[in-house]
Amino acid sequence: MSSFVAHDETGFAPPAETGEVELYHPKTFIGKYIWSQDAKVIAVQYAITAMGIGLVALVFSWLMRLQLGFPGRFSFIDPTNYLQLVSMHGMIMVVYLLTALFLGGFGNYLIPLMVGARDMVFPYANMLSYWFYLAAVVLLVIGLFVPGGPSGAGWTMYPPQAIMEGTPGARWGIILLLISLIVFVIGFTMGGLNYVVTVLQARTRGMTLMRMPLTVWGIFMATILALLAFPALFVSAIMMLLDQTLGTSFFMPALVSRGQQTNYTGGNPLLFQHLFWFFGHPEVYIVALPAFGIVSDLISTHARKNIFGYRMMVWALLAIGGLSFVVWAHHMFVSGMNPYFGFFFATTTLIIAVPTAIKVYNWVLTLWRGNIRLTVPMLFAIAFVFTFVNGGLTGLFLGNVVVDMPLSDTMFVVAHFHMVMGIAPVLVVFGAIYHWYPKVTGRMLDDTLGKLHFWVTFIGTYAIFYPMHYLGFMGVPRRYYAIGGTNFIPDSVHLLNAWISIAAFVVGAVQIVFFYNLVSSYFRGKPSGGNPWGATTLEWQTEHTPPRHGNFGKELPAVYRWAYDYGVPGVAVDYIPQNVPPKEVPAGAWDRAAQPAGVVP
Ligand code: HEM
Ligand SMILES: [Cu+2]
Repeated sequence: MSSFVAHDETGFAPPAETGEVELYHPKTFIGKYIWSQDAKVIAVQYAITAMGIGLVALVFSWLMRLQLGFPGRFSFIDPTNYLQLVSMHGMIMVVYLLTALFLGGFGNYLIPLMVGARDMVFPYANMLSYWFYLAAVVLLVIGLFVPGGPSGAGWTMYPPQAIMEGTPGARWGIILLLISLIVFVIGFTMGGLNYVVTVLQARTRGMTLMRMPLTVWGIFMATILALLAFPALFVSAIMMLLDQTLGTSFFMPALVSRGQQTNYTGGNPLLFQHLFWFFGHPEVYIVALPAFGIVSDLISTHARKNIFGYRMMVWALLAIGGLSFVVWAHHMFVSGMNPYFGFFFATTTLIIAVPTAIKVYNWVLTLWRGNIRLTVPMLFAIAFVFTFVNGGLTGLFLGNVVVDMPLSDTMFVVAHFHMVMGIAPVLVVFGAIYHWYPKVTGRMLDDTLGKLHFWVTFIGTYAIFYPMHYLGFMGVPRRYYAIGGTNFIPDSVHLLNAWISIAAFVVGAVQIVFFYNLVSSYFRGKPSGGNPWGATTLEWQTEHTPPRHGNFGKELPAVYRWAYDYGVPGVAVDYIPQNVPPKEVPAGAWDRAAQPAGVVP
């Protein structure tokens, strides 16, 4: 493993963590909280912005559910703005909420603290990253109000439809959305380079890669995926923008529109689908891998047990990350592809089940005979495992070409991806917020409100998305404003649609409890102390809570062990933090780090 050892005693001097290099020190309020270069502040900026725009997407889902549950009752929703709601809801949830929150939010807060660095290695670029992200969000919001409204072409934005007259928002809507995405990618790249380089270069003494908490591994791998996948979105956004504004024909074939021959010739719409899904599939894992990492740490901490199969977990993350680049065309089985091509993509897709199953087994085995504490973060973590498995199982259906064909573009797909990449990661976001809020604010979130939030969200999302599978089997198509007047749709479908909508309102409403908890606990929450969960990782060992500028005190912590020394026999507090040297471990305790090589994880 020596090749994994990042630094020896002499050979490292990454700028963000040495005493000699003057850190950027904010002197004014603006320098501290607005144009901040402190990753922790940037993290909070990212998180607040992402949750704010996420709330908009949630409201959009309510409006859609109003129409689907009670068709025709709410006349302000018409077929045009239904499509616009679908598109904006999907795009915001996937990119502007989840990607930004996991990487910009959790990544910024946790990476430097967990690897024992003073900050990200390029703080200035990190600051710019947030402001580009904010600009992207602002552009997106402006796009809601331009003439013609936002794009209604789905979050997938397939051309020719997306930019052809007749589609909602085919001019200014799509233009603003594309520019917003381009700005998002630029902003993300500046942040992403920080996350990767900080993990590779700024780990403290003793923090070998194979001692990093899985949270860091998950975010690190997701960032690498994003750095490789977003360029595909970036170039296709630029090309589509040119097609729309200058009349180039990257994606636009010769077309007749409304009886008129258009000026487009020779472009290839399928090229867009390939580029989009070359980004779009890894995007699922950009959201899932941080969730995998975080959940591993939540489970281990709150079950007071070392994570089962740490190395396997790391290699599974790497395998899933790698494989996620060779499965993209499973989104295109109905595009008329060559059957051999479909066979290839079905096979690679199903192979992902192997490393994924390994992770699930390891979570379950970590829980097995653990000293499980059903704290709110733990409840969310367990709920994630359930929900992810559920969504994963329907993925096996959709990954097979012949099964996918009839299910494609039905509500079954909507149910599948909400389970696997909508609800599952959101459950982790909640768990993570309950877990790290005390470090960010110095106060605990209210436990009773937290449990209420958990149970209503968990049961409620099943009430929403479970019946949706059935709608899909019945042939209810996705992105349809109304399904009335079709005789193959049984009455049960309408009943279920009303039920789903009511559940969606309840789940949405309970999020208000969550936001109330976030705000009120900030002022009135129980003081948490530095390490309320008894966790081993470095962010819980800081001198101050919340950690100050520079994260740690005068000296950076040195690391002697992995992150999972929980339930240690013979220590009073049942865990040993990563920065405790073997000689300080109480006599009589069994210390993994003091065992001969081979026993040491
Ligand atoms: C309780 C919460 C949610 C509800 C009630 C909800 C509801 C809906 C509805 C009704 C649709 C449109 C279905 C159609 O007509 O095709 C939809 C689409 C979608 N949702 Fe959600 N959603 C929720 C949360 C999420 C989350 C957290 C994500 C994050 C990944 C997400 C991602 C998407 C995507 C990507 C689409 C597809 C958009 C498209 O077809 O272009 N949703 N959602
Ligand atoms: Cu995919």
